[in-house]
Amino acid sequence: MITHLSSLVELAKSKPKRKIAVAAAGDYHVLQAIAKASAEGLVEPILVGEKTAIKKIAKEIGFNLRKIEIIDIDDDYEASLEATKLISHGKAEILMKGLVSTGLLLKAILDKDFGLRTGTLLSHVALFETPYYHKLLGLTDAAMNVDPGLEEKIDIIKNAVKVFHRLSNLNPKVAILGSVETINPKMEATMHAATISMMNYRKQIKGCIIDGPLALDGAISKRAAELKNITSDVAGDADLILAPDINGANILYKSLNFLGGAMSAAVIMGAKVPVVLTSRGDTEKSKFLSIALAAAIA
Ligand code: COD
Repeated sequence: MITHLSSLVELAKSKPKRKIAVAAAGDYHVLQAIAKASAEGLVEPILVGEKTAIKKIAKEIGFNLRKIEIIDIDDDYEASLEATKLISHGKAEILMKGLVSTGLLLKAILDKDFGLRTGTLLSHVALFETPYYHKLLGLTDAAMNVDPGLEEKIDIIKNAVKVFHRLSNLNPKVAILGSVETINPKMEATMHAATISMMNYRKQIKGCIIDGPLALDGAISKRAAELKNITSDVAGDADLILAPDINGANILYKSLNFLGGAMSAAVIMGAKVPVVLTSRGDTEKSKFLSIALAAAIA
């Protein structure tokens, strides 16, 4: 089981080197992360995008492109489509978003001829390492699904649980967040949490232990759980947090990184291959670790 994000790098190195197709690759920070991941032998990049822009940035950051394949396409959507085609034709095993909107990349991923659909929802999974928690903490979905309903939340959990399984945590503890531990029909998140927990208890959702609703303190602090008299296998020891919606998840994501001294790695799950979709505010290290995560689970 992985306890530190740096272990993702070792894990990725222990696997066959994966090819990563970067859609609209002319992005300074994305190319920085790709250059590092390539230099460390984690991935072999194929850069799809405007060649002049890619070459200009590469020169600035000292990224030697001599052995790197570049497919010269100016249009962002066409570049995204070409990158997904590389994957559907078996020429690459990871997709990475460059300077293109999430919506356009999603459109390419969902393309009916060349896309990477699997029939399940695509969702974002982040892993955090922070000095204030005793293990890695997963969070979903901070970047893709805006206001998931019950069925979508189930898919989002399944996608995130898959990440834990691939990192050898075969029964992760999942906390479904609310702002209270009791079920309140006026708070939909608590109703969803109760239903999903019962579905897990009745083995309709397997491969994890789910409990909720739990407020954040009860999910991650044993002391808070004891003070609140919560009896739960998950409380105080969650591996993964399902947030009620993108707002809550994104605020938690940014609080952990900007106020909580955390480092993170994240991927989109649910497509045929992991998709690296980092946000502009993520550090270069976080982008690099996200590539390592994708390579480790691809
Ligand atoms: N998984 C699979 N298919 C999806 C998903 C998903 N998560 N979301 C939409 N689809 C499919 C729909 O079923 C439909 O077939 C097609 O995609 C278009 O659906 P729309 O019209 O809802 O798609 P868009 O382009 O309007 O919205 C998709 C986004 C991902 C762009 C949208 O959900 C969004 O804006 N998400 C938040 C992105 C964001 O701002 N993140 C901020 C933090 S980085």
